[in-house]
Amino acid sequence: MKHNAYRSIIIILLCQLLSVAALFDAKHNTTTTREPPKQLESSVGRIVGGFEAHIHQIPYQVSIQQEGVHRCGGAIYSATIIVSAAHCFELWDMPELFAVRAGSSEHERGGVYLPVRRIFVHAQFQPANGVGDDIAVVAVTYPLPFSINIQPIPLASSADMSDAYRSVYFVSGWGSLAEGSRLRSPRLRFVTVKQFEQRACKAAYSRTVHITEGMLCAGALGGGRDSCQGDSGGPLVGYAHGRFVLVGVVSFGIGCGRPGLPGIYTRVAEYKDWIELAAKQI
Ligand code: 4AZ
Repeated sequence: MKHNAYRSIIIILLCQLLSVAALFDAKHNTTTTREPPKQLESSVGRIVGGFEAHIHQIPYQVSIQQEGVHRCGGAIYSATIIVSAAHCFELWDMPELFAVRAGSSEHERGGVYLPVRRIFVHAQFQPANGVGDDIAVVAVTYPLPFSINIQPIPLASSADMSDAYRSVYFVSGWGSLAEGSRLRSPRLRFVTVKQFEQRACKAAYSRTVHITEGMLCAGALGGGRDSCQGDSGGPLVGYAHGRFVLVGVVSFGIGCGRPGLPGIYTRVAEYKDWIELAAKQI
């Protein structure tokens, strides 16, 4: 009996001690804080304000690897052809350095890993400027084994671009979690972005970049949702005429997720003929 009374008193004292400690914590904002740590907080504005995805949700996404390291994203056009950005392939004449990982949510492991056979970079792409005609087609050595995790995506046509749903897209990749960071996301992420009117895009970049008809801008008006370094070459996808289509290829931009500075994408519909021809010739 006496024993039990002591035990109750000790338990009550312990509870009081714990609640005092919790109060102290809350007041002094020490270890148990509900606010995200600074690093997470500043990740608003990277792929960029997005969410983690499983590859079966984005089965046309691939990682293009240079010497075994994730370099860029890409989109599956057919069993042997990937569409990506020209600026990913400074070493386009050394395809043996490149490989494609498909069918995995992680760029470092899983899925299939196929060597690249040949790289076709748009003839007008000027690496010195790094902008304009930023498109490439890559052939892999063996056909991709299509599955729930590995699927092609059709190219957007001009007609698709005038569809009512055209203005909301999503972009995906393993790119930076912070502007200026060299760290890549180990797992695939995606974010929705809105197309900017061409006029608004030209105005936004008037001081720095000449925005051409071959480019498309997308982002969020207030910033905070964008592609970033390492997402380059990856897919910008829209829903048109009842199916998903490849609308853009991640190309460049100033910073990531900055207000008023949307991401710049290669406008796939403008290069549809070029891609189809390159895919046949490669
Ligand atoms: C890059 O450096 C890059 N915010 C890609 C996309 C964007 C900016 C930079 C768009 O590869």
